[in-house]
Amino acid sequence: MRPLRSTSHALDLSLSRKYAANWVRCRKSVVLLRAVIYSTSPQPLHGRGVEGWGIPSKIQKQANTMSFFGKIRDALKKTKDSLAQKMRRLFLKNKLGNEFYDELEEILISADVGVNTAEEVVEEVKEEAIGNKIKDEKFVTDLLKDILESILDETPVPEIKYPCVMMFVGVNGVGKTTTIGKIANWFVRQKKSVTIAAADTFRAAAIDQVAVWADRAKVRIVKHEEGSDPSAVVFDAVSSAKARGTDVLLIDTAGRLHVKENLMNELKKMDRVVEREFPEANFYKFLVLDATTGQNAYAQAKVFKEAVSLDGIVLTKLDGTAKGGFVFSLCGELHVPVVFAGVGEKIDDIELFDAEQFVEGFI
Ligand SMILES: Nc1nc2c(ncn2[C@@H]2O[C@H](COP(=O)(O)OP(=O)(O)OP(=O)(O)O)[C@@H](O)[C@H]2O)c(=O)[nH]1
Ligand SMILES: [Mg+2]
Repeated sequence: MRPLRSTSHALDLSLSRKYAANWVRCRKSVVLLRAVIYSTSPQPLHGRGVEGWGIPSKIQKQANTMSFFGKIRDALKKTKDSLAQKMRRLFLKNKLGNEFYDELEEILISADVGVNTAEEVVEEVKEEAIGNKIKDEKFVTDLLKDILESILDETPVPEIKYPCVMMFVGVNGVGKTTTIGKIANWFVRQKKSVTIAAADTFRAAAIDQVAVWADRAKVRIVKHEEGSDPSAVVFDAVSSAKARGTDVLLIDTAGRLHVKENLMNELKKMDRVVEREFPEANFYKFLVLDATTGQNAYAQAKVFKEAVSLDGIVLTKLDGTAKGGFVFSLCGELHVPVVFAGVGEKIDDIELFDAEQFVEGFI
């Protein structure tokens, strides 16, 4: 069984039922206390794996919840509304028994939490609830949130160090190029120098499209002609980034080639060029996934993970889905963290992924 996120939670859960209702308030105090500790600590958030991302401290995050993370919450509204309605119905018609837990599992599966993950999560909720004689609706929901959040916390966002290279991979149309434009802008806002490598040479339109984004974000772009070798673009971009002392090099890649195997080989080749030519850079490979495709995105992640070692995931189009639940199977089963979430088509429509906010928005 997965341990609860902190000993204080485990301790809280062993309290009597009378204490159970208070635990919710108590949990909030623990979060607040942690926030104060984090914000006054001279150290960055060690163990949370968020160094270097320019993430505000926990206390700032709480103060900024409405603006900074509001977009993820808004984006998840469809998922939350549909889940909340089902949960309300479930609590109304069912006492906490086997039937209740079976239905809870179905509800999670309907939000695209994978079957295995849903089964594990519900089993854990059940064990904790029965073991601690918990019958309170709010308490069970909180327990569920806690367990879901712990799944996301288990795969922390990688620490980022400069100079760095970020290569974005994914099938066609998931939002790679758009994401690169948004992320370029995101780094520029943090006063980092950025270069984009237009390594999707499969279509002329792809090169033009990423050039438009580079222009919008006001960053440099290295590009070749349509049909040229993507690895040659990467080679040139790396040389240029090194010569100029660029902080961040973002590599756009093709989402489709005539044969899937070609695509994978091409990605591996670009991967080798970066490793060989820029060993001093921190190299991150991010898979871009379209959240509206739900469990299908999970299947894509499995394929790409075999070709290149993935450091993280960018989840796009979170604004258009009611099936955000597959994030839990991504993290829980593939152990790849979600780093960014795309929540619209505009340049600012990107947020750093935050487990706590995601779960709050989800259920
Ligand atoms: N609503 C919404 N649309 C998005 C988001 N991210 C990308 N899109 C849209 O998705 C479509 C495809 O985006 P691209 O960036 O071209 O996707 P790609 O992965 O580069 O596609 P290929 O180059 O064909 O492989 C565009 O219409 C984008 O505007 C998002 O977070 N939300
Ligand atoms: Mg593209």
